[in-house]
Amino acid sequence: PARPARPTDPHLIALYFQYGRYLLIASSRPGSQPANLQGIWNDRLDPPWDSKWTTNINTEMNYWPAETTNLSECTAPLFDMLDDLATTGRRVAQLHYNARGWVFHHNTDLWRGAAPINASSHGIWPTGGAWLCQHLWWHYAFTGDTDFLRTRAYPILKEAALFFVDTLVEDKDILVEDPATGWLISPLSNSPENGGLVAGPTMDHQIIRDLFAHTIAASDILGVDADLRAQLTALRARIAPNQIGQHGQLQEWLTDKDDPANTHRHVSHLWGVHPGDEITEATPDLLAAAQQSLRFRGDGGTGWSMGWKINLWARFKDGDHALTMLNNQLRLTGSRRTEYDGGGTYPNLFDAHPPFQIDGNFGATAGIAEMLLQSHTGVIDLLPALPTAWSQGSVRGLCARGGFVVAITWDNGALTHAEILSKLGGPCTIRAAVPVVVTCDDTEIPARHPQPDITTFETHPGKTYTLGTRASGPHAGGTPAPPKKEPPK
Ligand code: FUC
Repeated sequence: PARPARPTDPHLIALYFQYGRYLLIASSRPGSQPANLQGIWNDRLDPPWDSKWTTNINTEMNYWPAETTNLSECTAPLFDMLDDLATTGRRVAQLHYNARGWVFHHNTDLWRGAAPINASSHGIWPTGGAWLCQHLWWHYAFTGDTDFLRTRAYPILKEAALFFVDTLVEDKDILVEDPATGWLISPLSNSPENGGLVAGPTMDHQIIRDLFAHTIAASDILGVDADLRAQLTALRARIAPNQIGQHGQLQEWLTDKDDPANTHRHVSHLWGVHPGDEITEATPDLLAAAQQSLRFRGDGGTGWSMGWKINLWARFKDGDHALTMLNNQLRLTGSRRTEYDGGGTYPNLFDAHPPFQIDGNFGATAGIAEMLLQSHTGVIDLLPALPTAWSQGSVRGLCARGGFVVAITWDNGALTHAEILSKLGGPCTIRAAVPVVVTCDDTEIPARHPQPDITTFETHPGKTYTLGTRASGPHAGGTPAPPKKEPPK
């Protein structure tokens, strides 16, 4: 059970945020290995979980802050590893599944093994590679780098998708106890480390839909593989959908068997909320069900589990609950034993699973960014999950999809000023709780307001756009205040 944590000094949170960025800069440089379970700070010959790359949450979480906190180049080692895994994984796809494409399972090391591993309760899980592919798409979405999309990302996305074209099956071909629905399911897998070997865990379907969506979008942008695009579009629509169960929860499995008392550290079925983006305010029933599931799971867990929950509560736009999770994660611990509850932080600010595992640092850093800025729905959401306790503050240098770099200042819990640098010159759509006026080079520019909280305007590459509130903007005769330079308070 979660121990209540004291509200944490906002300066500690600002420090913890920058520390997370420092850890990624230090442990994931172009040409190095990607950040593993302990980053480069493993001090043991026999480290916990072999200091590997575990991919049913950990490696991906390490890279959650990369794009959003302006460390895009730190992704290079991850993509180099993906090149390797697509090579070994192609052989695994052929030998183990008689399938095209490539597949990668639960963990790997310097030798880039991609086969099922360890035990059936977690090692037979074919979506590790597909999950990593999300990062290839994010890199494109944040940078707009079409060369990267063509030469690095698309070949890997396409081959990852082909594996699932060949291995998804209709439920009636595999399930005995369920009425056949005709849905396509992932036939042999698990909902990471919870519930054992099953057919059709919800998380697999969310990840595969995400992979197919990005492969479809990439092929469209690049103008290639129209037939495959049509095939993926048709298959994607037949994949088992998210389902709401008897407790109002988002079902973790095809059958409605979730236990509301289960506080397992993995929250895999909530992948579609974060890091995925298929469950949003546009799907309010699913969003509410996902929230119910997260309430059942509780506010405790390992370091990384709490790190994930910060991001999830931020996506639920509940800043106060996100801060509760952040405070829980910042609980001081001295435990170095392997424990699956009671996670926290060591005195040097390293994350405690326990034992030391660096993913929680990165998950929390990403979560803080997610509380202040989100862009996964095509809208740049300013201060989407600001906790009451952070009534005043500022942040700069956060990144949004579409090549935007954002600075925000707020007071009394509300936006007062923002600056948006447009690197690519695409249209910009922002959501802010208060109406804004947009200026560029000291001149107000035309903006549309399709909804009261939405503002859309055109941009030019390299230009910075200033967003002031009506009270502080040019119409009020006031000059918008420049953003302060401190990290979030
Ligand atoms: C996953 C998690 C464990 C641990 C390990 C390294 O298997 O379920 O909690 O973080 O990776």
